[in-house]
Amino acid sequence: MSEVNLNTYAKNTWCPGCGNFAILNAFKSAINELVNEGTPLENFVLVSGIGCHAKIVDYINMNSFYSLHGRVLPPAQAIKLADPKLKIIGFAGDGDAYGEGLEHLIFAAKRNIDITMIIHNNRVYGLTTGQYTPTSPEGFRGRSTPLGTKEMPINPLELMLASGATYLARGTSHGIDLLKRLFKEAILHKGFSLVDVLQVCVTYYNMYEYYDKHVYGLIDHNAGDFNQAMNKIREWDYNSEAPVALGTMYSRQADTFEDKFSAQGSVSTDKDQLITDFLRTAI
Ligand SMILES: Cc1ncc(C[n+]2csc(CCOP(=O)(O)OP(=O)(O)O)c2C)c(N)n1
Ligand code: SF4
Ligand SMILES: [Mg+2]
Repeated sequence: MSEVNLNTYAKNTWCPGCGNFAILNAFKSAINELVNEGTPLENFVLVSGIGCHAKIVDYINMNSFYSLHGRVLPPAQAIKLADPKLKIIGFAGDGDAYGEGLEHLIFAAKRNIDITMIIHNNRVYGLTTGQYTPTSPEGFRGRSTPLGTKEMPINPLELMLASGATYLARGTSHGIDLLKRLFKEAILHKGFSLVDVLQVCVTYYNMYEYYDKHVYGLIDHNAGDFNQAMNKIREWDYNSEAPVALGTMYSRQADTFEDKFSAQGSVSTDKDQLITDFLRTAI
């Protein structure tokens, strides 16, 4: 296998020990394999939000677009529709994707648009120094909640499954081999895919010990079965001491959003018309 050099000159400013390093390394390794297996490097486009996670696009030498907080999916979907042969990968934080950008996530899953989302779910606002997010557990003590949150977290995979996502997986920043496999699977999946990475923020919410104690890899799980996937996803609610399953939770084939435009004859023949059609359905 020939090594594709994806390094950049940007100085890495993540805290030493941050789980983002595992995501970065696993992702570069997955891209290296995909390129060696025949996908041209220039066919990938990365889109990021705003947060510690988002800096990842500075550290990978690939086509990329640095968007706004909570707004990874609008440009990602526009790029996909403008050129459906491109493989779009969005990087977002839990605050970014499950908070301010949540409605975009639900609608992208509902449309089954062929985009991969990698969520750096550290369950805290890292960049803005430790406020709670939609996946922080009840009682989480952070900068904005010194007495502990009074809200239950959401289970993002449950929400995504209910919204129509066709590929869902969970990994952690302590398992690079699994992450690489899940990233490759998600990118190769045709349709909306999301990998929820339990990425540890060593500075504001260090969960390494907790995850090491609670995680296990899925075996004998039928990822094609909606009910089995829902039960497995609900086993841990991001709040309890229940076991935390890792691996491919759900995967099924279905027509994508862009396939449906193609069937009506608009995809890639008239890009302006395509974007107008998309905006009509999206607004
Ligand atoms: C539209 C908008 N809203 C809010 C902010 C402030 N802001 C920047 S990063 C951030 C939180 C980042 O948390 P998360 O998405 O979980 O990423 P992390 O830093 O944990 O990787 C917030 C609230 C912003 N820059 N823009
Ligand atoms: S604040 Fe947390 S998420 Fe951000 S770089 Fe440091 S350890 Fe990583
Ligand atoms: Mg976060």
